[in-house]
Amino acid sequence: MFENLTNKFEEVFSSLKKAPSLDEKQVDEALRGIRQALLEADVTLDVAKQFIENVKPKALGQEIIRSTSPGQMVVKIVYDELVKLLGEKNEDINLNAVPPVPMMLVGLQGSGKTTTTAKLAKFFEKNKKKKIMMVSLDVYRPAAQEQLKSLGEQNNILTLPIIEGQLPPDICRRAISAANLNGAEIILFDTAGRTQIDLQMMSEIKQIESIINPTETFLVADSLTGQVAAEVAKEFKNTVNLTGIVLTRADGDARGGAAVSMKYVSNVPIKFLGIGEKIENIEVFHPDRIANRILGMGDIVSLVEKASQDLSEENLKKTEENLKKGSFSMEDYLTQLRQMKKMGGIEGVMSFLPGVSKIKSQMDQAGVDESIISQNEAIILSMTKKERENPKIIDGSRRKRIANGSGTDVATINKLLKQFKMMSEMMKKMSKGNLKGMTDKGIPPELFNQLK
Ligand SMILES: Nc1nc2c(ncn2[C@@H]2O[C@H](COP(=O)(O)OP(=O)(O)OP(=O)(O)O)[C@@H](O)[C@H]2O)c(=O)[nH]1
Ligand SMILES: [Mg+2]
Repeated sequence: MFENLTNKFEEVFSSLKKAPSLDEKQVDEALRGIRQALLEADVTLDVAKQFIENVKPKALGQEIIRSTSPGQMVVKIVYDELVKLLGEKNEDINLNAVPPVPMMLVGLQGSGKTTTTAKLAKFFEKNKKKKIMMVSLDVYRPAAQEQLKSLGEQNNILTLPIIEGQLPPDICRRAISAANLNGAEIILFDTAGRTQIDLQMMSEIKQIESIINPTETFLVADSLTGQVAAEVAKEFKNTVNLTGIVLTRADGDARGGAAVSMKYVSNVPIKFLGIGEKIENIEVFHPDRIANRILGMGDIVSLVEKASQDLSEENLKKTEENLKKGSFSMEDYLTQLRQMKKMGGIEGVMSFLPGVSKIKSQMDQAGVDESIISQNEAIILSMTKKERENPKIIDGSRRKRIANGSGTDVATINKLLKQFKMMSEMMKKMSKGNLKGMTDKGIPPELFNQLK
């Protein structure tokens, strides 16, 4: 996600950070680099200009130039401005209405409205603990209503039964009374795709809005369309009261122009990111975390949240305690491997970590094999409890037994044990807050060779 932009920023920052002192010329050069990076990301010209204008006076402040690490301070200024541009903080959804709380999704054709309706339903069910009903108002595209119905069936979400030939205003009214009967607390209205030039379709959403009176009207916009997405938001806002953006296909967007321009151009906050086709591929948009990701500082908080969603609380707590104590057992390692698997393998985890591009290119070059995770899991499962707690006791004959049990050979066991030893040493360092060395340089070569 947004890797081109990240790479550009990393380039600019690495020369900034290296400079022992800064003069106006160097700052100017860095700002030119940043401007270029933004424009290449398909950010609007206005946004790029304003961004530089905000950063410049701060970066040129005498206290910065004269400080001991001027480069780092400029990086911090850029980070702060980027957070501001992205919208400062996440704006929570508005549930402030008598249930069933109505919300609707609007947007251009194919932007991802129907998929997002189901994603949001699951998300609200899980995180807001609400019962949801989904309703399709797309009576124009053949099979559009069935698409939502089948998403509901697959994912165990209530949908309003379809009545052929009924028009959107009547469907809205029927939905509200059905939700009341079923005890649904939120109704999500999926609408038909429309273009702003289709005036009849645009006035239809206005009509729907006045019937259901939604607390949230989400514009679903395709991240890949860059600054056009921001213009679309501005246009839709002229018709309905948009309260938030869901930016879809962020998973495939290397540039990030839509994410960066959206708030500034339309003055509507991004509330969610669509990051894949599956129902769980949605995440809350946190400006500070995204700025971290874009500037190549990684997004440890999201990573940790994602991990804790997937694993049992108990295991995680134990692992965390062990980490703090600096004692990292095979059992913890197993927990971590399983966690990694759930999070989309090594690649999935790496995409959240700082210094991503560096590590990724290391991995691409080396051709890291994801099946190694399953193999290591099998090996650890072939160990006895005692061995897992204290791998030091695993001598030659034990290694042979474990190799047989896991269908591998002694050399592979040796490799895993060595890898484990390095891991636990690294964990000890990390537990002392010593992550920095790793983030700057990528994975240490000794460990990296072991991971191959
Ligand atoms: N990679 C990726 N694909 C997505 C995302 N969101 C939606 N899609 C895909 O985009 C395609 C269109 O999604 P729909 O939800 O049908 O779009 P829509 O806006 O309802 O389309 P219309 O109703 O025809 O206007 C589907 O193949 C989705 O799987 C996302 O965040 N990432
Ligand atoms: Mg649709």
